[in-house]
Amino acid sequence: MSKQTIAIMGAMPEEVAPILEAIGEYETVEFAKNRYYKANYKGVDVVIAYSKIGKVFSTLTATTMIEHFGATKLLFSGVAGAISPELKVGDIVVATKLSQHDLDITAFGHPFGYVPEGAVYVEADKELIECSKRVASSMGKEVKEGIIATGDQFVADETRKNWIGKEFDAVALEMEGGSVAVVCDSLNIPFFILRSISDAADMDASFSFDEFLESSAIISAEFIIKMLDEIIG
Ligand code: OS5
Repeated sequence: MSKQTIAIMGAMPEEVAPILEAIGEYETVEFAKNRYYKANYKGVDVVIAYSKIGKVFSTLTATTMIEHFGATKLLFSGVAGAISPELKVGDIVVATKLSQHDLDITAFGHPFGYVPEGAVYVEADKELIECSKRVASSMGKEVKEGIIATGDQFVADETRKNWIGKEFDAVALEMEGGSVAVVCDSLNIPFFILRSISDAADMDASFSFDEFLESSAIISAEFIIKMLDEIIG
């Protein structure tokens, strides 16, 4: 088998800091106005970065990790706003599919989230989802699987959240997964998006986010490190 390089990305420094801490030693490489952290973890090459917030920066980072750093698999670790009332702060969500809730050419008769030659949903890698189930059971953790909706918008509004939930059948929302999914799907790279809940995307969302960003990011990162261990074998 040819050599693998596993990419681990987040959007914010807080999402990636616990990953870097677990990895321990790494080299910092600057590329395209961002920093990428290269390491050898238990004999496997890894590249880690936070993209900065939103679809454009996360597209740039995912593409760079694949095309410049040679990533053969991509794992995303971070936080999300809950749509499903079952999801509470600190709960873990595994994306089965991702969509872009702010993509709108409905004026031409297309559904929300669709552009010609694209698709409303992009599916995450099934083997990585299976791997996450093994990890969850080894940790004795419950993990919710479901659709995650992405948009360039911090949602802090019950009406908007409920619309996204209904229109896309989504259980959680965030600002990067959908674009990372499009990149990985287009370049044929298996990907996995994990999020731990930081807020309920309602009027209190910004306060909840500020309070729980760090703790929820750690919950997500710990799970991703266990996934890395399982993938490496
Ligand atoms: O990356 C963004 C999406 N993340 C998931 C998320 C989310 N997305 C949409 N709606 C919600 N309700 C969500 N809940 C969780 C989180 C992140 C949200 S945007 C947060 C911006 C906070 C911030 N702004 N300035 N700083 C932090 C400080 C700063 C200053 C300079 C450089 C870097 C940070």
